[in-house]
Amino acid sequence: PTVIHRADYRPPEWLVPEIALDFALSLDATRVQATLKVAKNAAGSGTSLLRLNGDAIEAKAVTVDGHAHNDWHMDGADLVIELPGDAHDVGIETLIDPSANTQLSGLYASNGLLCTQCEAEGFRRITFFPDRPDVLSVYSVRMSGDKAQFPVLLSNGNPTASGENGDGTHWAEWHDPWPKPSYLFALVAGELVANRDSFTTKSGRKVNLAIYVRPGDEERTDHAMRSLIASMKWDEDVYGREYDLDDFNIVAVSDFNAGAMENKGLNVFNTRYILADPETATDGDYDAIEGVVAHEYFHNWSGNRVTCRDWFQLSLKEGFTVLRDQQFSAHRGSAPVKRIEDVRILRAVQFPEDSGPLAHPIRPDSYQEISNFYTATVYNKGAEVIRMMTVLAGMERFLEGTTLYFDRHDGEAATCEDFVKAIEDGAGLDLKQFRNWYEQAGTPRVSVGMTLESANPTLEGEGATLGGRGVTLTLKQATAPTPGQPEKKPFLIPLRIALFDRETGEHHGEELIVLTEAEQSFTFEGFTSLPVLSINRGFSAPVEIVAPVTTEDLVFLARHDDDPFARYEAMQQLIVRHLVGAVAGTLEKREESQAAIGAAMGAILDDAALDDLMRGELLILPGEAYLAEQLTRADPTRIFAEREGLKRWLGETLKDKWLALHDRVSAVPYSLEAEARGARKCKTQALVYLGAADPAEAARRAKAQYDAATNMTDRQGALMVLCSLDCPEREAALADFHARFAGNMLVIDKWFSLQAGSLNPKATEHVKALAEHPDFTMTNPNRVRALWMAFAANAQAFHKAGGEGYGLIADLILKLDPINGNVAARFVPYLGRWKKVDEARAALMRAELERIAAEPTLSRDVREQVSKSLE
Ligand code: B3K
Ligand code: ZN
Repeated sequence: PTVIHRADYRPPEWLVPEIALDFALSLDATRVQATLKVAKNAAGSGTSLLRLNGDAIEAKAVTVDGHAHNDWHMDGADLVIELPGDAHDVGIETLIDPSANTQLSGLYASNGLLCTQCEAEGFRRITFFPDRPDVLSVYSVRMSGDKAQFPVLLSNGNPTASGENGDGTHWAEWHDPWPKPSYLFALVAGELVANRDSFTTKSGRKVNLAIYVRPGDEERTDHAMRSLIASMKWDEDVYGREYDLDDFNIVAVSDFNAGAMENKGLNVFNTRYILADPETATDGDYDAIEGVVAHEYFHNWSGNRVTCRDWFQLSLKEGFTVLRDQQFSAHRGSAPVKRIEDVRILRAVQFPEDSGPLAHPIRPDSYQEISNFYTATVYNKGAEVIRMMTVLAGMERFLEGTTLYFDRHDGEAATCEDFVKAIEDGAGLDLKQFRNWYEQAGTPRVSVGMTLESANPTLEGEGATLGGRGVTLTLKQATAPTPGQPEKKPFLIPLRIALFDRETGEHHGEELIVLTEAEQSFTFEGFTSLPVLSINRGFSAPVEIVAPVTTEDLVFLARHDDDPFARYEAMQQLIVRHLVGAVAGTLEKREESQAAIGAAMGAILDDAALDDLMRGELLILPGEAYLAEQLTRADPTRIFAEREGLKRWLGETLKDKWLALHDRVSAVPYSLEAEARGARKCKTQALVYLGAADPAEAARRAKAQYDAATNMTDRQGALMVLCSLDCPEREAALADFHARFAGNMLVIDKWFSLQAGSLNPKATEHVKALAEHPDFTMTNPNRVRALWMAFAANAQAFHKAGGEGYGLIADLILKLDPINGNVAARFVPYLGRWKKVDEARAALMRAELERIAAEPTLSRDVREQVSKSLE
C-alpha cells in the first residue's frame, strides 16, 4: 500500500491562483469545463510538469492558453501536463455521472438533487486539480441546467448573475472572492425551499441567511436558524470573528457520509443536523443541531480563513473547532452538563481508539487513506488538547493567543505548530513539552499517592494550631505503548485539584498543579488530618486517574463536591470500581459496595438543590466501552450482565424513589427550557431503572408515556424501554411508531436504531429481519448507520457467544465496501478491538477480519483499517 508521511511534505510545484468552472448539469451526465490559471511556485523545484489529481474521471479534452494541447499523459489516476512556461491557462473537460456516484464523494445525486462533498479528496472526482489544501484559488462558477429539475442553483461566495436560456434551461454564476482550497468547493442544484433570515455583523454588514431544504421540510428549520444566528453572535463576542460575505447558505441533504461540511458560504448538511420539531426530534437532536450548525459556522475562521497546510494538520481546524462548538453549547445551555456529556463521548469513543490498533496522535505521522483519520482522536482529543491550553493560560490570555493566530495566518494554509506557536506568543505560555500531545498517541494514566507529614516533634502538636501539617501528593504518569510508539516521553498534564477537610467538608480553594515529569511531588500546607482528594476537576486533562480515594471518600465527593464535574466523576468512580471489580472477580465486599452506590444514588434522587438536567446526568451508569477500558481483557457479555445486574438492584432498592421521580417529572409540561428538558431526561432514566427491576410496571408506564407523548423525547424514551422488554406493548408501540412516521426518513432511522441497540435478548434476530425490511437500504448512510452501528455498539448482541454478530458486521463491510468505502471503513474498529475481549471471542473477531482482508478488491479505506487491526 502507498503510505503518505507527514515528514515528506513538499510545497506545491504549481499554484492555481484562479479557477473557473462551468457545469452543464444533469443527474447522469454532467459536463465540467475547468479553466485553471496556473503559475509555477517559486518555492517548488521548477519542474515543467503540472500534476493534477484525478479519481475515476477522464479528461475529454485539454487546452493550454486556449489551444488544443497534446503534451499530457496519465500517471495512474493523475493527469500530468508538460507546460512550456511559468504561467498558463489550462482548460480541461470532464464528464461525470452523479447518479452512479454511490460513494457520495465528489458530485452526486441525492433524492433528485445534485450536490457535492469534496473534503478531503472529493474535488478530484469532479475535475483534475492539485487537490491538496495548500493550493488556494479564487473560484468563479457557472452552472446551467433544466429549470424545472434544478430551480435553485447554488455555489460558494456571492451570486453574480443568472438568466434563462429560452429552452427550458437556466443558468447562474457565483464568485467567491476568498481564496480557498479545493476541499471547500461546493455546488448544489435542485428543487429546494429556503427559510430566510438575516444577521447584521458588529461592523454593520447585513448577511442574508438561508437554510435550503426539500419542500415540506421548511417548517423544521427554525431551530437550526436560531442556532446559526446565535453562533454568529457568539463568535463575534468571544473570539472576535466576524462573517465575511453577504450571503450564508446552508443546504440539507438526506444522503451524506458525514454530519455536515463547512464549504465557504455554502455549508452542506446531513438533514439530521438541520431538521427538528418537537414531534420528530429529541432534546438530544436539538442539542446536536445547535452544536453542528455552530461547528460548521465556526469553521469559517478556524478552517476556511486559516486552513490546513496538509491533511496531517487536520486537528488544527477540527480540534480547535470542536473546542469552539463545545464552548458555545456550554454558553447556550448548562455548562456543567455539557462538560459531562463531552467527557462521556471522549471516554466511550476516543479512549478505546487510543488503546487499540488504530491509535494515532492528534497529528498523525502517516496515513494510507485520510478519510480514516476523521476520528474521535483528531476531533475530540484534539479539542481536549487545546482546552488544556485554556486551563494553563486562562481563557482571556488564551484568546489573545487565538487572535494572534488568526491575524498571523489569515489567508494561509497553516500547521498545528503555527497554532501552538501563536498561543505561546499571544498567551505567554511555554508549550515546549506540551507539544508531546501532538506527537504521541495513548491516554496517560496518572497514579496518585497522598501522605500526611508526621507531626513536627519539636512543635509537640502545636503545628496543628500553627497552620497544621503538610500533605504531599506524589503523581506518576505512564502511557502504554501504541502502534509505532513503544516508548513515551512524559506529557505536560494540568490538573485542577481541591483538598477537602473531612471535618468541615470544605476545601481551601482549587489549585492547579502541572505535572511534567514521570514522577513528581507537590506539598500543600495547613492540614490536621488526611484530606479527601478531588482531582482532575472539570476534567482539566484527558487522562485516567488512579487515586487513593476510598469508597467513603467517593460517597462524600458525590454528595459534596462543589465542582459539578468532580461530583459526577465521584459517582462514576464509585460504580466503575464496583463493576470492574465484579467482572474481574476482585470485588471483596459486594454488598457494602453496592450499598454505597445505592446510598449515593438515593441522595442524588432526593437532593432538592440539584436541577433535573444534572440529576439526569448523575443517574447514568458508566458505559460498557469505558468499563472495558479499565480491564485488560474481559468477556463483554460479563460487563453487560454486571451492569444490568446493578441497574436491576438499584431499580429494586430505590423503587419508590424512581416511581416518585417518574410521577413528578411526568407532570412537567413540554417546553425547550432547561427545567422541562431536565424533567424529560429524568423521566426516561426512571423508566430505564424500573424496566430492569419491574418489567410489568415499566411496560405499563412506558406504554402510557408513549401514548401521551407530545414530543419525540418522551416517545423515543418510552419506546426504547418497551423495545428492551418482551411484552405485547412492544409490538404495538413499534407498529404505531412506524405507521405514524412513515415517510419521515430521520424518524424511521430512530425506529431501526432503537431495535438494533436494544437490550432485548432477541436483538440479533430483530436486526436480521430489519436488514430485509423494505425501508432498509444500503445506499443511504444514515439508514445503514441506524441499523448496523446501533447493532455493532450493542455489546450483548454483537458479542453474543458464537460470533454471529462478528459475522454479520463482516458481511456488512464486504457488501457495503463497493458501494461506499468511506462508510464501510467506519465499521472496522468494532471488529478491531479483539485484544480487549476473551480469547475465544478474539479468535472469532480476527477470523472475520481475515475474511475481509482476503477480499482482493477492497477500498483503500477498508484495507487500511483491516490490515492495521490485524497487526
Ligand atoms: N469537515 C467536515 C468533515 C468531512 C468529512 C470528510 N470525510 C465536517 C466537519 O468536521 O465539520
Ligand atoms: Zn469540523
